[in-house]
Amino acid sequence: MVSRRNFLGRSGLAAATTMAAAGVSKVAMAALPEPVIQTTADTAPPLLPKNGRPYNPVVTLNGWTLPWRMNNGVKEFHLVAEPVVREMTPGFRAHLWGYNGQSPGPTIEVVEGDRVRLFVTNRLGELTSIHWHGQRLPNGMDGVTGLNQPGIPPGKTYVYEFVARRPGTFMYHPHADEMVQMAMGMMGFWVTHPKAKHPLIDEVDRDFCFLLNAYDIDPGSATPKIMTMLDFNLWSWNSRIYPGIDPLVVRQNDRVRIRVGNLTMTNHPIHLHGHEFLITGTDGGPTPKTARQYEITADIAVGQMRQLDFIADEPGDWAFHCHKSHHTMNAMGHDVPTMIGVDHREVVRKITQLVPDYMVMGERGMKDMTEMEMPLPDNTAPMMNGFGPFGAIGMGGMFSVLKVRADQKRGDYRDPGWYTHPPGTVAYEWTGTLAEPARAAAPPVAKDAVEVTVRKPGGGHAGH
Ligand SMILES: [Cu+2]
Repeated sequence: MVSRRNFLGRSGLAAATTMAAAGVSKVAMAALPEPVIQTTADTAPPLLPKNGRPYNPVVTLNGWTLPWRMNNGVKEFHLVAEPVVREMTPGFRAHLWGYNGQSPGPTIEVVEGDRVRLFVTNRLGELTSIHWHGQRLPNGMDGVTGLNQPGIPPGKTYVYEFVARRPGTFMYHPHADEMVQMAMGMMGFWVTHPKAKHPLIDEVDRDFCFLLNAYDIDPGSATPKIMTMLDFNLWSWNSRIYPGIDPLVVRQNDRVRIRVGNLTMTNHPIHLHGHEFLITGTDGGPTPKTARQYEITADIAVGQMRQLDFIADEPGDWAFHCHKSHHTMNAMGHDVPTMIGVDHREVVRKITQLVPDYMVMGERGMKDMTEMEMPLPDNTAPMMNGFGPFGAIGMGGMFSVLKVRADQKRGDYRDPGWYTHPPGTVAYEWTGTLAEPARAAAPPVAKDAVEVTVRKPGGGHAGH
């Protein structure tokens, strides 16, 4: 994390940001808290509060919390809306819009009852505003352009001020050209911690948060297609796609909270392996205890927040992902016919006479794609390329791993590597004799049935 002053002159982005900064006058900047800019997509350690009332800070997955300045008892933050370059996964950078150098913007963390003053500087080429999703606040601070305030013109700074009246899980996003601005990645998380012990908000050891977002970026390009309504090709958490999403590292028996907000155009059933969680809160606030039920999947609708609490008592590497299977894939075309079981040999022979490098895809399913080192256009995320201790994981997109370890030190968020399974606890190959398995009676095979031969792409039989 660097301040704007340090940032200028030592980054490739410096020239662009200097030009943009020229739009804000020196006098105006002098009264503003120095904007803090993040330049990496790493998960920052939780930001312990230096002043104000204490709380246990959150960990923003592949993100960070915005530092503040105390000014006569008011917590002052400075958000800068601007174009950013976001590394969505190693090898793939997207040209997005965000706040303070990143998309999503930094997490804002405050305490119930805090008076908050947020300076918002617009370094985009068009009007913007910020809506503080879920907050109780004066109507004129609600951020809907045209309804509650004029849009913030390019180069100008507006001030929002209100008291964080209720504790919980919130977010912020523009209400100005919002279809474009959210499709470009403008959003951020907001957590208001309770000011005292709260009967419905348990203390936890690990408190993670991230936003669900989605982009449509053609392979080989870097800018989202903002007119896309439903057919996105990158399903991300905090504008990162697996394997670019950091694991959620916890100690065995930690009380864990995961806060998730959805600013995509569809719902996401977020699914955790190995544990059951309680939904302890929504954007409406803490959920009454009598209304909580154990779940392993939380469907998070558009515009919703969900707060999931559980005890991480099962050691291991547990998958944690959106259960819509297309949402655990990275950029790909979806206009592909199903080829499972189709014998292409004759047509391939003809095509390769014209296109020598032609490759058959999907005869056995698409998993082969994770093993083939296919040449991709520059700046393209592989469709799915996470590798685990047993080979290709075969997922991308909205996927990560909850790593529960008995020997992780308190406060240590470093990736401990892959789980070492105790002997005899991994699924294994059966090599003894097998009885004929029971199966439903099949209808007799028709005389004119097509015999299907399954082959591995690139030639050779798969031996089925
Ligand atoms: Cu999803």
